[in-house]
Amino acid sequence: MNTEQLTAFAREIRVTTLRELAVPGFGHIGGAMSIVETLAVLYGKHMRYDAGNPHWQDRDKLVLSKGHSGPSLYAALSLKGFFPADMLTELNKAGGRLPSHVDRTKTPGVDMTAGSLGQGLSVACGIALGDRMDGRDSRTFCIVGDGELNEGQNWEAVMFAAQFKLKNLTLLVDNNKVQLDGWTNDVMSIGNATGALESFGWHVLECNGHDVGAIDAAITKAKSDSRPSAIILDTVKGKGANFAEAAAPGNHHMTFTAEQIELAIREVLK
Ligand SMILES: Cc1ncc(C[n+]2csc(CCOP(=O)(O)OP(=O)(O)O)c2C)c(N)n1
Repeated sequence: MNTEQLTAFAREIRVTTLRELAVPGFGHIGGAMSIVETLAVLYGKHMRYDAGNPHWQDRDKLVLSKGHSGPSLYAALSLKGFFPADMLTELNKAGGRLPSHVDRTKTPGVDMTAGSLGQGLSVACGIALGDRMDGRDSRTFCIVGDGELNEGQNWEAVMFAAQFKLKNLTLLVDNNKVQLDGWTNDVMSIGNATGALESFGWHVLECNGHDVGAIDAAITKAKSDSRPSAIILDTVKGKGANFAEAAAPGNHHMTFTAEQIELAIREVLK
């Protein structure tokens, strides 16, 4: 996909996510909206996968460590044919295949179960190392939140990835500056995350997380570097859903009306 197509795909993911969330009328809208462009670039251009064979071993893998942001991942997966669109009505339903926190045993295309924050990067390191040991040229992407970086386990994984020279690993930090109960700087600042990652030997890039061209360029650079790479994405929690953006920092998990969703979709499509 070229930049124009990626922009259109991102819009499609955003609208599909909003329609999906409208069914239960509640959900993790904030962190789902902030990763839409990242998902568009991953599934629209950079990731290698076969939607008809989600367990294909040579695929690239995505660990959505901030597992509460499933709604936009589900939208991207369904738009790419991993499962039919009518399954999106199962979001947040007890016993459904689209749980509130991603689960690899329930949803085709989900590569890791998540929900307890801070664990995904460690798993991503294991996947990346395993692929290399088995001679596969697959790449592993891992999306974490800025609030999630408060979890110390991330920093063990950062050291591990550098030590084992996991150049097939790309960390994507959704730096939307908000976590569950407030602004990250008020709860526990992540300081200079770029400097911290660089000090451990990582290749670090920063870009506007809502600019598909910038994300595409950053991932392209990450792929050609000989170190594990991190991309710090400057994002807005709730991006594109006007009522959710306006509610920051109280937009982690919200209830909303069908009318609010319809108005938001109209804004996205303007
Ligand atoms: C280990 C653990 N501690 C606490 C929580 C509760 N929790 C769920 S989401 C969240 C905030 C996450 O913030 P961030 O990573 O910035 O996510 P985003 O803003 O992108 O949604 C917290 C504290 C959890 N899921 N796991």
